[in-house]
Amino acid sequence: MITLHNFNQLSPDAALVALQPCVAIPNWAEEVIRGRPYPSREALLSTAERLAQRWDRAALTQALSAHPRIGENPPGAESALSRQEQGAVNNSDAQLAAALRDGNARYERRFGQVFLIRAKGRSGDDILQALNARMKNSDAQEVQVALEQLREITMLRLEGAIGE
Ligand code: 2AL
Repeated sequence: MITLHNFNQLSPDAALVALQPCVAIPNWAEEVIRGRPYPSREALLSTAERLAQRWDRAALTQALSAHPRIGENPPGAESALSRQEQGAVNNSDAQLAAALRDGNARYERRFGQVFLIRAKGRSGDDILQALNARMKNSDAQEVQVALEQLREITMLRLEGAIGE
């Protein structure tokens, strides 16, 4: 975690490194950085959120490259945040783990991309229920739902990356 003051002072390259774990959409990070200096953390968060409202399907596809499947729990430093967020499904019981694997596969066949959900604060059962409900969405609806989840994940990560 770095302070807002610190974030305001970083070189553009170093600021990009600071934002990199939040979401794999470099254009968003560059725009957030261009908005510096921010007078308050609230100002930073509200600009970041407003810029995230512009994301479209292409941005979603770009971001998904950095989000492991729910329940996959991959090793490696770049997945550390995902592992924390998915705490409720790490080491989940075998039945839930199998249901999530099956759900992920059905979702990917239906929508052609990884099922994305803000996992922090959700149990494995909540996640499975949400997946099944979202299977009924149209393609266009589902892009919007997934983008909202991506915004939530990104904002939680940004709140964790930059403090007062
Ligand atoms: C994730 C992830 O990495 N963090 C989170 O909240 N959800 N992945 C996913 N496929 O939904």
